[in-house]
Amino acid sequence: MKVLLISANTERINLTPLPLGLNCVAAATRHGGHDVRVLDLMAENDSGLPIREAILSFHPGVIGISIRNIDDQNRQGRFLLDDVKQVVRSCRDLSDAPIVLGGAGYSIFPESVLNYLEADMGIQGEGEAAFPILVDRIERRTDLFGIPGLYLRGRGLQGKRTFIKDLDSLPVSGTHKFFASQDQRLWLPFQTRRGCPLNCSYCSTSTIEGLVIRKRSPEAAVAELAHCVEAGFRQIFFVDNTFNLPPGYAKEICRKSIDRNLDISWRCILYPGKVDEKLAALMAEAGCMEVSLGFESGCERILLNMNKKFNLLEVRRTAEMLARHGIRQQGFLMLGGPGETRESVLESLTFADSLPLDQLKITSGIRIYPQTALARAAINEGMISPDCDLLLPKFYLVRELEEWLSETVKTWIADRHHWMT
Ligand code: B12
Ligand code: SF4
Repeated sequence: MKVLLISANTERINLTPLPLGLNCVAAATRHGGHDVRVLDLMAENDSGLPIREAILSFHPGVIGISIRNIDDQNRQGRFLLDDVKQVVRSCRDLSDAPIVLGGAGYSIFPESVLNYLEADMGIQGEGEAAFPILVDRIERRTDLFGIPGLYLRGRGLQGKRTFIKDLDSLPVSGTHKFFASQDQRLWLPFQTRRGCPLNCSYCSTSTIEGLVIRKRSPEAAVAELAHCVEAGFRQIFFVDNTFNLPPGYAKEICRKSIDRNLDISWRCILYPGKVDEKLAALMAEAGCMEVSLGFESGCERILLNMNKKFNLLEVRRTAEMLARHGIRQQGFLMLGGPGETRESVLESLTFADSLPLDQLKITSGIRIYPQTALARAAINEGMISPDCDLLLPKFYLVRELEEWLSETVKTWIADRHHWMT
């Protein structure tokens, strides 16, 4: 069957992400024997024309749309789904093919996004296993019931969601070939594992990737990385939620990259605990030039509230180790969550100021995601109603702090050029 896959993200905030997830789905669907065309709207100035061209020349039997961002996670920020609504409408106007949604943003709000965008169906979580099954069934016109993670608009979940246990069993996504025509100065997204068991109070990852870490074999992952380097990519972004979990695996990835003498510069997201001198040294030797270090608070009590499993001493040790090994670090503070007071905010700012950070990003108010401890706290405190679907962004911010926090953060940032909101 002919399948058109569209990456709807056109957002360049922070970095221009290449549509890695959609590429994985495309590879699996081709492997399933289907004829797949991919359209990345990031590369287009106007989404209408390329969609029209693709649909009228290709005549897809199924259209899949990948949804990465819902909003920019900023309290004074932007809601990003309305542009996607236009994409869905354009497809609908030109084709009778069923429209299937997927992607990280979709997976957090499977029913609400379906309703909001008026698409036909969506797959929560990984698309590689479920999407080819769906395409087969649509082609054979058989019942869609039982497909894992499939939602039909107005009819809910059709099959219990499952997680791919053996990531090495997936058809190799051929990242380097797929992105061959892209500007090689972009940060190439690269994934070595999925899932995070840490369950921080505000985090949506469990709805996207699940709570169990599943890893590619270091050999297979680094072999694919080597192909990317041969294809000319030198800047890699490891998109794993926490590069250093488990630490032994992270070391293995670094060692294998060093053994292959890969000439790369890379960035990753690091959990502030579970970093030792050996890991920091291996990361530096393997080409790590910058990490995102989301310690989020400089107050032990708030770290506990957030269900963080590290303490301030570990954060300091990690930051100092990274600095010693010449790895740049962007710290993150998330202020205003449950239990926050003026004192804890000042503790956090003072703590962040004492770390050898190259940048600090401060967020005031925490985006509330469904099925999180933060959402439950917000409901209990009457901040949101129990039936609020949270698709239109809501933020947890201790009310009494609102004005003071904004002024205080402004004052601290004014004297520190490497701090930002
Ligand atoms: C790494 C990452 C980043 C990196 C990106 C680096 C890079 N080079 O790509 C950085 C740090 C730069 C970043 C920035 C931002 N990010 Co970010 N990021 C992530 C993270 C951790 C992983 C994304 C990823 O690449 N996954 C790997 C790929 C393989 O998975 P995938 O895309 O989800 O695809 C799979 C499935 O979703 C599915 N699938 C995908 N497409 C399709 C299509 C169909 C039809 C089907 C059936 C299935 C399907 O199958 C795929 C394979 O299994 C996610 C959280 C998460 N765990 O997903 C947040 C996440 C996507 N980011 C988020 C946000 C908000 C942002 C920012 C807006 C933050 C900011 N204010 O700066 C920016 C936006 C960047 C941009 N311009 O778009 C949110 C989005 C939700 C929301 N509220 O909108 C997420 C979900 C985190 C969260 N808070 O929950 N991000
Ligand atoms: S460590 Fe990161 S990905 Fe894991 S639960 Fe916490 S915030 Fe989410």
